[in-house]
Amino acid sequence: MPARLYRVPVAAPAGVVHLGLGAFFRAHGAVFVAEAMQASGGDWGIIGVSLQSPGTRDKLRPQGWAYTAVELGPQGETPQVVTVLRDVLVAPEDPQAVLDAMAAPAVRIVSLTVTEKGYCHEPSTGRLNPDHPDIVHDLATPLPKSAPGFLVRALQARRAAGAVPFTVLCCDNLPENGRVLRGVVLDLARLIDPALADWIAAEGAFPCAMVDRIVPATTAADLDRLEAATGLRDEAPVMHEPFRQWVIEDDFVGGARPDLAAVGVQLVADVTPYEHMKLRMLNGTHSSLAYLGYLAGHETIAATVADPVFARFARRLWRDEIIPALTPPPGEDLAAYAAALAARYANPAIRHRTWQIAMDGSQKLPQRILGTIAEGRAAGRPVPGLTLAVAAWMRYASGRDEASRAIEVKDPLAPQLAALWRDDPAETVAGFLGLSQVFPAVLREDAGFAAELTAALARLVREGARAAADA
Ligand code: CS2
Repeated sequence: MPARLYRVPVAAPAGVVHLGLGAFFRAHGAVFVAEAMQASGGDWGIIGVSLQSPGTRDKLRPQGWAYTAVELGPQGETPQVVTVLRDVLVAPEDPQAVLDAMAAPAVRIVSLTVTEKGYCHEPSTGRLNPDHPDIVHDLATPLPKSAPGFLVRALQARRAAGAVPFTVLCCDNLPENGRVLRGVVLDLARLIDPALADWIAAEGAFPCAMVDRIVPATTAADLDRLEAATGLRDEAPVMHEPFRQWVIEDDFVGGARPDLAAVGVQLVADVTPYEHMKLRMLNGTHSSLAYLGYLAGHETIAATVADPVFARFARRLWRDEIIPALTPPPGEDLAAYAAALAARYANPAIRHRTWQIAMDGSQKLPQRILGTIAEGRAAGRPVPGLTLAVAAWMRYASGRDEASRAIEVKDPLAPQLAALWRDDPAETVAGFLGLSQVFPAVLREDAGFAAELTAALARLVREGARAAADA
């Protein structure tokens, strides 16, 4: 039996509670916070919260909450043990313990990676969906289930105790993520107690942030390889690419935050240009390649872009359709950013499955692809590649691949999407364009877009994804 990775848990108080303790945060935000504490000190240890299952907690507890973050470079793997976690709570087991942790005065930041669907909002409008089952639950009882519910109830407890609010730091790939989350929290707070909503609006802070690091799901083979390399068994390592970027609007309650600037985090006045660049250039092409690549039989993004047809397709998307709609952030060269993305995608050490990225398309498409399409069409600029990507999403969501094999579609709207598929592409397109929670009104009412999407879908069905992308 190999020795197990083990650290004596650190007893110092936590300064951060993180909701949604998935691999991405453990490979990105947690590493930055750990390094900021090493650089400049401060009690910024993190209490992680799993909103769904106990799996991560159960694996990390015997390790004293330590885990390995493994950098997957083209030249080899570099492990780093991360010891910034102080505890892990499982919300469904004990929601009150989560609220108590969030209400502790030492906690000054609550960060979140709960995925797009975790905000219980309408992706096309960014507003709270009051009919979401978890929100209905959270309005009826003080022990919440949803991330917005935890934020509102914990802020309510802080207000009652006369404490300042915590800064809410959204780390999900939503457009204007801080502002959207602020709106969702205020919508929910107002339904519970309008005075609470006013207090949060006046005293709270919800900085927008752009986060970036490619973190494929950890596999059993990764665990064994790491053990062979280090001689220690870690049941919950995370795997990540060398690149990382975090751009945060410098708006924290009382200015309280770790010294993130010391470790390369960009603290700026306006995140929007960075966020548009990243969501549209990275996530937009990631999703496009995920649907088309999956349909063409490619398991990973690296395999997809190793096919010259798809490498060319991605380059055309950047050059002709995405970059022309963007304002570059200060000091960024978008053509160089695109070239760097192409190299990141091609990294063969990153086995990022097309299936993983294809998940939750109904929540991802608006900010990744549909905004660029709408702006391109308004400016009279053709967007055939992104239109084909939307058609590929529709085909994927039908639940059948090009050989009629079943696809395991993961999406909160999965059954609804599958039911929209028809033999006639025009009818399929008409059905999908009826999804007001996905498509903005300008595209739903754009007959030219419907016609082009229909032609793209017909071509995709007739010729297959690879030939359709090889225009
Ligand atoms: C990916 C992202 O799974 C996905 O949808 O596009 O997780 C992507 O890898 C990250 O945003 C990179 O920063």
